[in-house]
Amino acid sequence: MKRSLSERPCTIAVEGNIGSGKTTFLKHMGNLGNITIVAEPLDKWRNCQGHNLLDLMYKDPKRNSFTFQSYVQLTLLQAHTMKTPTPFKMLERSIYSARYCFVEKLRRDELLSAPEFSVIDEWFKWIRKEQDVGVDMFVYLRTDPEVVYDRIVKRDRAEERRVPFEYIRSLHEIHEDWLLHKTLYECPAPVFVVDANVDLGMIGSEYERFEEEVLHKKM
Ligand code: DCP
Repeated sequence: MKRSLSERPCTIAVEGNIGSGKTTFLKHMGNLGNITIVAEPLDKWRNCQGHNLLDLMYKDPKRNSFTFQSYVQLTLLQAHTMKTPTPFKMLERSIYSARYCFVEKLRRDELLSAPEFSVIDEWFKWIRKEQDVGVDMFVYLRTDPEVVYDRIVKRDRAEERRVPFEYIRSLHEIHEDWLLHKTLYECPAPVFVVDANVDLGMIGSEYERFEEEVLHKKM
């Protein structure tokens, strides 16, 4: 049954390209108290009943993108609806970036067939209508694609070794169109933009700006 809106904590979804620093941002905010951090379900994506769906997707995107994105949508729905003891909840990504950025990119590249896309899209529409997946604000960790590509290469996550620069550049453009230019689909909440190009160890002042301009006003 759909939960009433009043049950939902103030929900902030942290978005940005792969390697933009979402995990670091959330770790920092988690130390402030009063906020429940819901990290991206990457562990689940790497181990769905023993299957590493992330790896399968990168190895053979045409064969496995539908499987992976279907599971991503389920696990992000679980994150959106997870009950929290605090008045604030911060999500790493959301069903919105999954649908509007990643599924969109796969659709454009024809790595999802038209019927596969339709099934994911129908699920997405049903979730939006029947579940309480509202977001009150997006934080957009904005980066240059060159910067995140460099970070991805350096962190050397096994599954991501095949990711070409072109994919990162294109995902960047899609995030820009969705969250900044507002020309792609709909953006269902206000967007707070953080300059996430600076070295992740030195990003304190950008974090403080978010704390002062958003959190202190809402708390
Ligand atoms: N991914 C995907 N489709 C989605 C969500 C994520 O293909 N709907 C992939 C992209 C990455 C991996 O999952 O290979 C994790 O991506 P994220 O950008 O969500 O997480 P990061 O760990 O890269 O975030 P950050 O480095 O910003 O902390």
